[in-house]
Amino acid sequence: MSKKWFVLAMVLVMATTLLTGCLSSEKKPEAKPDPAKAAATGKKVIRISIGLNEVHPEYLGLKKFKEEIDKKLPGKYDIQLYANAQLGDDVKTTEAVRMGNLEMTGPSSSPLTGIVKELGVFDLPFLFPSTEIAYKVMDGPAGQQLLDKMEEKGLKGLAYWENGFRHLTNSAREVKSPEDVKGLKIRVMQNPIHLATWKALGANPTPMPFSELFTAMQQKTVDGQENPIPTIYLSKYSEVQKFVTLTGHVYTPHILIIGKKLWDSLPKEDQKVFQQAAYDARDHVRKVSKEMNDSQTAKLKEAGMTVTVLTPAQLKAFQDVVKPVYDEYTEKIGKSTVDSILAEVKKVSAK
Ligand code: KDG
Repeated sequence: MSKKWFVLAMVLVMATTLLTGCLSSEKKPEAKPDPAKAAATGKKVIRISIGLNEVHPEYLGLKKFKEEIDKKLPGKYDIQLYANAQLGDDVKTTEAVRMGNLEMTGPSSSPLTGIVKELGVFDLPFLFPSTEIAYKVMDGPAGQQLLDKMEEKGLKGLAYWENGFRHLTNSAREVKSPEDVKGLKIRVMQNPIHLATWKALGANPTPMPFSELFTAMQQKTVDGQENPIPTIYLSKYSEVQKFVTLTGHVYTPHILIIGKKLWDSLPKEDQKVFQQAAYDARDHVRKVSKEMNDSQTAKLKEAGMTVTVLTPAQLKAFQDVVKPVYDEYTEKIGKSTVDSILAEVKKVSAK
């Protein structure tokens, strides 16, 4: 073979090798999962998404929940925790759980009233006089009935965790009376009763997902917001808010939710472990949340905020102004639900 033909042949061989090599890399089938490896890790992935950050009591509760599942059902579930609304805000993640595109979430009850209107009872202002009474009512038969109503909507509510009593913050002025609220642009959760309550107080309320709130306050799109102390402190609202008034106008629960279809697919024994883990983590969240409430109010002062404690007469002025919200929303929530919760509050308060 002459030298010229030899070189040509070599070029052809190299070109063919390169070409088939490229093709083969382009056409190489996806590496099939190694059956042995898949079996080894064959855990069921359970993703849980919340809107708050990793130092908030709710996330600490998720860690406790995960710990208990890992301990009692070793190797069965890969519980993955997502904070800061990484997988969406309360409304989005709840819809995703309903559709089976996400396994679990822990929203406030308030944005869920579009799915289960009766949950709106928790948004009635000044419903619960204390956390102890809130716990007894939520953890009792009347609270359980509300969780049961979620099931026909594709959601299994496992337990009420503590978000807490909500307080007003703002960047404009100290608030001691409804008069001081007039005209303030206040972010509220996506819930008609919260909207009505702040309208009754003379504010200019704006519904907004939680993950957009800090930026809105930073850019002064809103003057203020209302959330429990741990959220105010741990989300560093003192950086963008000057005043906090301890209104305690609503006690909001978070609800730990799992998709109903997924729940029904779990073995009964596993359901028992999940349910107990939800209760144990609930109790942990409540304990941590109380400790934080007690310690962090002072820390907000140290951070430069003006903390206003209302006198009984000042608090009554707020309570009187928002009373019509009960009349406006009792029928919309469901009179039987409102009556049964109010009866429970009266009963446990009397003990
Ligand atoms: O994870 C829950 C939060 O997203 C939210 O519910 C917190 O109370 C809250 C709010 O104001 O949106």
